[in-house]
Amino acid sequence: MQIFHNPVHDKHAGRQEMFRGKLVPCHETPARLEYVLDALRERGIGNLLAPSSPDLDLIKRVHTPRYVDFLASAWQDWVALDPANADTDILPSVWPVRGFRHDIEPTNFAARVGLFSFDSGCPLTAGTWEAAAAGAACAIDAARAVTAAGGPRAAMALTRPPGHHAGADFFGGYCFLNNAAIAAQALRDAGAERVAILDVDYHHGNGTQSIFYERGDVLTVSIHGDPTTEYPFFLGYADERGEGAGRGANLNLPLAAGTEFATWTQALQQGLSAIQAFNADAVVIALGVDTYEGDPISKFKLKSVDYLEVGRKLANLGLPTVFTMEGGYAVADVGINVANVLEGHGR
Ligand code: Q9C
Ligand code: ZN
Repeated sequence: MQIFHNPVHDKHAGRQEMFRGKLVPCHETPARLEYVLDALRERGIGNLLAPSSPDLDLIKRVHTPRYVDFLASAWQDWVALDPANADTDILPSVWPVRGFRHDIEPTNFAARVGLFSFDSGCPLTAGTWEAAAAGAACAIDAARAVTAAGGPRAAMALTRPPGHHAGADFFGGYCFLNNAAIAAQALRDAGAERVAILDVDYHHGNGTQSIFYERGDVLTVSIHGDPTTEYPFFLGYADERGEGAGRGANLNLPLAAGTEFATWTQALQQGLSAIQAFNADAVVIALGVDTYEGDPISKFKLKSVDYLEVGRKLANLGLPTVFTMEGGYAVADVGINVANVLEGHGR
C-alpha cells in the first residue's frame, strides 16, 4: 500500500463551527490525521509518501472553475474586507435556496460564500486552500499509482480536510475538494473505463453523488445514517438511482441510527455486489470511520475489530483500490480504526 499523506493538512485548522446557534470547537481537527500517521508508523503499515503538486486542470474538471477560483482566493478576499478578519474564520450566513439565482456570482463576499456552500458548520480558514489542494494531489497521485504499470494494487490519500460532502461548486460538512471524486476522475483519465466509488463514512456522500449523478461511467454507492434524521438530511434516500446516462449508477443504502456491525455488513455486501455487477475496473473507497461506536457525532455501533473485517471484504473485490480519508471524530481511536481497515485489506 502506498500512502500519500498531506504534509500541509494542518494548515486547515478551523477554530469554531456553528451548532445550535452557538460557536463550538471544530470536530474536524489536525490531530485526527496525526493519530492515523502514528498508528501506521507504529504498526509498519504502508509506505508513506509525499504528494506532487496538484493538477488544477483535473480538479477543475470535477469542480467548476469559478468554485475553485473562489476557494483559492477566499481568504485574501476576506482579509481585504478588513485586516482584523484574519483573527476569525469564514462561516457562511446567507444561501440562495429554491427560486434564487445561481447563474450570477455576486460581488459581495458573504453572498459569494453562500453561493458556494451549504452549511454553517464548515469554517474556511487561512490555510484551507493550501491544505485542500495538497489533499487533492494525494488523491490524484494515489489514483495514478494504482493504474501505473507495475504499481501497487492499493493506495491511499491520507488527508484532511475530508472531501465527500463537497459538490462540483459547494463546500460543507467539513469538506472543500472532493478527493474521492477527483481520484475517480484520475482513474478514468488513466484508462479505467468504469470506476466505482464506495462511501462507507457515516454521513451520506452527497457531494460525490451529485458530481456523478448523470454519469454512467462512475457508479456511486453510499452506506450511511438515514437522512430523515442524519446529516446531510436533504439527500441520500434509497430512491435516488441516478438520472440520464447515470440512471442505475447511484445506490444509497441508508441505515437507522443505532445500526450494529451485523446489519451494517449486510449493506456492505450489497454495495460490493453492485460494484461487481457494474463491472468496475477500479474502486475508490471513501473511508470514514465515524461509523465507530465511540464517535461523538454519529450513531452506528461498529467496534475497532470490525474494521479489520471491513478491510478484508474490500480486498475481496480484487480491484485496483484508492482509499480517501473522510470522517471519524473519536480522535484518539481514528488511527486504530483506519489502520485496521488497511491491515485487513493487506495490499
Ligand atoms: N454537532 C464528515 O464526516 N454536522 N463530515 C455536525 C455536529 C456536520 C461530517 C454537527 C457533520 C459533517 C466528512
Ligand atoms: Zn462523516
